[in-house]
Amino acid sequence: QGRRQSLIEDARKEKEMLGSSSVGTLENQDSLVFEEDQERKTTLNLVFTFGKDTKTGFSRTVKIFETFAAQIQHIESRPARSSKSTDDLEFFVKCEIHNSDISALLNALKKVADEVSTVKEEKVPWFPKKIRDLDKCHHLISKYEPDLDQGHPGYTDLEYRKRRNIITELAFNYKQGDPLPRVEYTAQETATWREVYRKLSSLYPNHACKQYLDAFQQLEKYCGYREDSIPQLKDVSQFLKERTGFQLRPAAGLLTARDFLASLAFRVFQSTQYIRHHSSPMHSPEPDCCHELLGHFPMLADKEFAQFSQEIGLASLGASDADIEKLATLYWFTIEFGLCKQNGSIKAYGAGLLSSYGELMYALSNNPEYRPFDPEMTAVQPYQDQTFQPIYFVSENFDAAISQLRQYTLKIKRPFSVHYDPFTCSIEVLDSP
Ligand code: NLE
Ligand code: FE
Repeated sequence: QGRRQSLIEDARKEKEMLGSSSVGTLENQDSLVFEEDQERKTTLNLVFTFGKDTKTGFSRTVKIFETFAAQIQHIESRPARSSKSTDDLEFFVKCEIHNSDISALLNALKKVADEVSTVKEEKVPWFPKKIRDLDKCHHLISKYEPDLDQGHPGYTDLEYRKRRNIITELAFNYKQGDPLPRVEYTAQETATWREVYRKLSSLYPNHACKQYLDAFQQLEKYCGYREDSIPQLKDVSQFLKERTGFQLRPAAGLLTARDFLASLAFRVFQSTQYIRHHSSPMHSPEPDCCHELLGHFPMLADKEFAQFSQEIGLASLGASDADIEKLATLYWFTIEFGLCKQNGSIKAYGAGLLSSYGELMYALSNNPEYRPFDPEMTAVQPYQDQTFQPIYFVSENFDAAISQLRQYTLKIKRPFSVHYDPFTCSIEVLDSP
């Protein structure tokens, strides 16, 4: 105890000399919050080296850990990274210590070791490992909802709001593996669909990329895509599963980027099932079944695109908030609003364009600004989601967009790597060496 006190004294003197009073925490016990803080323990990761005398140096540090009652959880010696000679060792110690003792411990260690550094414990955000875990990936962004947003075209239409709630309820109650719920759409809903379908399918031949047109034809032929009935998620899911292994799951609305991207890692696409308000068929700021059925699903029937979608999902698992933000921005400007060159003209491959005849015509008019697609730049471009985009990114061709995106996602740094096992539909996590 005496030794400990003197180490603390030393540390305090040193701090005072440096003109800082933060080590004097023991005297400062006047606030409740502060006392509680003193109770808390922190896990500390330390790396240190010794000059010549590693043996005695190390035994001294062990005493210091004892002195501060620091509980050592892991200890290892390894070739020093900072040194050229492989004979030099560094020590890595993971210990648990009272918050109030941290700075004193560090100062005491600095007296016997050459270099002491603390390594931040990186907290990896939770992510789904089994396909069933997707039941937990349902966090919504409450934006542009008819119940909350006065600007929503359905805000004053109580009938519409009631209907929306019935359909979103199906999504809230859904568990992975359940059969996909069928919705009997009303005559008014089908009329909205008809209008959207008619207008868009007249624009596709000139405005949609080739991959989209091929898939759309297949959906018309094999999956009941036609103007007088809204296709059911169950049927499309089965169709996609056979083509590219993608399956659908009902979503109650706009999901957080982290949850939405995570589901793609399992080749699961979270899809809304309600339809936009009949008063604004040409555009909706929120996803709806027109957006999913006409924007996303045809692209998910393309093998290359499906493969890439899963990769972006895998890249998002456990990624930092900053990386998720960038991935979501890239997703926005490509999968939602991407344009690409094909046979000398510009075509749409983004789902947000292919489901909105208002924006599809606007995007391919002379009004918006075009920029060449470059993932590094595009990932940090601010965007709004309320109305038509002022800027679109154009890729040299569809395959180039996918391979550029892929290269970008491969560069995202994580302290582990992930692998998807298609037999068990689960993610294997491997620590990076
Ligand atoms: N603006 C799109 C549409 O009207 O279909 C929906 C975009 C959802 C992100
Ligand atoms: Fe979308």
